[in-house]
Amino acid sequence: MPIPRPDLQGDRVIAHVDMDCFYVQVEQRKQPKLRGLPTAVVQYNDWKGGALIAVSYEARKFGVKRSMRGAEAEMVCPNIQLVQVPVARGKADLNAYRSAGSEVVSILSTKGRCERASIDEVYLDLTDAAESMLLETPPAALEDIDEEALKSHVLGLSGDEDREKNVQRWFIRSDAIHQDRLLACGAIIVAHLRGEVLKETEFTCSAGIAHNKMLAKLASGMHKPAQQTIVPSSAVKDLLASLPVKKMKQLGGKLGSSLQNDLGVNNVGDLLKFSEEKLQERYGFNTGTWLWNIARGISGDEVKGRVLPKSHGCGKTFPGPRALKTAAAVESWLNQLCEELSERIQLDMDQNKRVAHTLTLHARAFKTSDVEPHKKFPSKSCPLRYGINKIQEDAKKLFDTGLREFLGSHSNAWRVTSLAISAGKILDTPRTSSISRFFQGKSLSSAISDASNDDIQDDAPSFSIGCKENIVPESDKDEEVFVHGKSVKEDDAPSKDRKIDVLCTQSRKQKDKGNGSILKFFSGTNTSTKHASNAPSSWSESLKGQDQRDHQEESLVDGHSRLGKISNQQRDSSWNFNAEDIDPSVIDELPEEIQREVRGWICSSKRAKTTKRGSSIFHYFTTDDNA
Ligand code: DCP
Repeated sequence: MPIPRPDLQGDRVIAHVDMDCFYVQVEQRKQPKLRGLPTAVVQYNDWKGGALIAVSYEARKFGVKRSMRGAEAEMVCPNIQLVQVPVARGKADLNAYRSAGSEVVSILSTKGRCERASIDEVYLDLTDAAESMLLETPPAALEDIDEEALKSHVLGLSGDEDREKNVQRWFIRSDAIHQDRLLACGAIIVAHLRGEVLKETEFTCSAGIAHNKMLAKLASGMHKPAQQTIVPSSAVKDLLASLPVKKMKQLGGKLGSSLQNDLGVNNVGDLLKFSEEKLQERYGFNTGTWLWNIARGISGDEVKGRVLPKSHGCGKTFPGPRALKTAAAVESWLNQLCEELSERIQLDMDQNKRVAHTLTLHARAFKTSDVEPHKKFPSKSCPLRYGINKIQEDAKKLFDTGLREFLGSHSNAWRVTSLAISAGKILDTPRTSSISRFFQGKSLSSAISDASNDDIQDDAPSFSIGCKENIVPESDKDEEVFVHGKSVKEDDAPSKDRKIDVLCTQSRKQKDKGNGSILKFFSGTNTSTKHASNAPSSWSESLKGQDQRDHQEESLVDGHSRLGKISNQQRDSSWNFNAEDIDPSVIDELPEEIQREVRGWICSSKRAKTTKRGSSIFHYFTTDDNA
């Protein structure tokens, strides 16, 4: 469900950078003889020449499209070079594309906060860099403006003739408003970064530069390949007036269809006709406000500062006659997918010190008879336990549970047409601190692998896997799963599984509050998290009540809720401590109000060598119910 975030700082400079025909470029770098030739990357499944998953711009001129199969592409473009995606474990191996994406990210992330949005696209917050440039070397003071920047498309700038001259004038205009000046600086920075990417990696990319993520993303696809587009605020109204709703992030699904069918809204700008109240009445408070905002180009979404994927996923489709018919066939494929997933999460843990907490299985299936033809195979999740065997075992259980539910009372024969598993809720491992030792008393990874797998839960039901290999739908939810390089995300329809929504929201809220390891630690204890963020002085209460709430929340699909769970026994044995035992660095990670209190308490404790009973921080650390 879209969440409205009003943009309080309209003068941010945000870029969205998207690689051009990415997999093709990676293959062309491997085989330079393919450069300049019409080329497409095809899926492993070679039926009718394999499904095209990336098409070069030379091939697009002949009408070759991603929806085609190799044989069809050869008909419209006889010279097309078809390159098969690398293969491992009987399925596409995307490692080469992933690491090529990482090469690009490492260059783009040098100028500001960088969020890796998928295998080949990133958002950059260049506000600080643009502001510094405006102060130190504004475009008007530059002898020469970067040639690539002058090739920018500036929306709303009239006249195709002498475009470059017009753009140059726009860059150095003396009567420009501050916001436009910042965008001009941003565009120069982006042009420079794109040049660096080309020099270092041989890849071209396209970019959009605007005041928010939504507009930057819309702009990056407007002029491709190897070009950039700037969206001054004065151009936003016209841009949205002619933008079909379905092209807008989060309006590709049911919400977009409802706007078209129920309200007659075809272009985003048509939404301007409706008051915020009317939209709220029709779509609920949040979605209504979000729609009202986007009609005006308002979006406060932040660039999240994340260069690593939020989740790992791998999948395989079994179209037509390849559909899996037996439990043994499913198990064999699941085992291979789990092997890959296990390798990737292990690597993530080793390289980035990150731990995944949730294992999710998605599948597509049908029954051989016509009973309930529209019933979907439910996605299922459970806490993730590290180790290939454990993951395989859990994935199998998830599948079995999903299948039972899918079949219901009908004992029909079934076919599985796609399988995917993903590891989500990836968090940094808390730094070892005295406080986390107090709380946890055992290593994180052993806790993870100990988590019981009795907690199989419905996952958000609307996850879907494309019916062709490697073809997965684009969508826009925060929580994303990279399956075949593209993120598979939830549809924009409100999820039926409110429990998951609540957890996701909680974890997002928690993230908003800071990334300190201690906060992450608390985010593991669902109930105390709420208290921690809202009412520090009642933390002791939240700890006291934890046991009852643990009972209710155990059923929630959240691996780390189990990790952070503090048993009475652990607490009792851990709570006797001295002020000297607290690592001073962890105090910085506590909420500000608590920091002040802790520092004061430590000072007084050191002075008097006695604890000050009755303070909220004392309640926070103590387990003595009578304290
Ligand atoms: N991809 C995939 N399956 C899809 C869509 C894409 O495997 N259904 C892979 C191949 C693409 C890469 O992801 O090269 C990036 O996808 P994009 O949608 O960004 O498309 P391209 O980069 O290929 O082309 P464009 O220049 O239009 O962005």
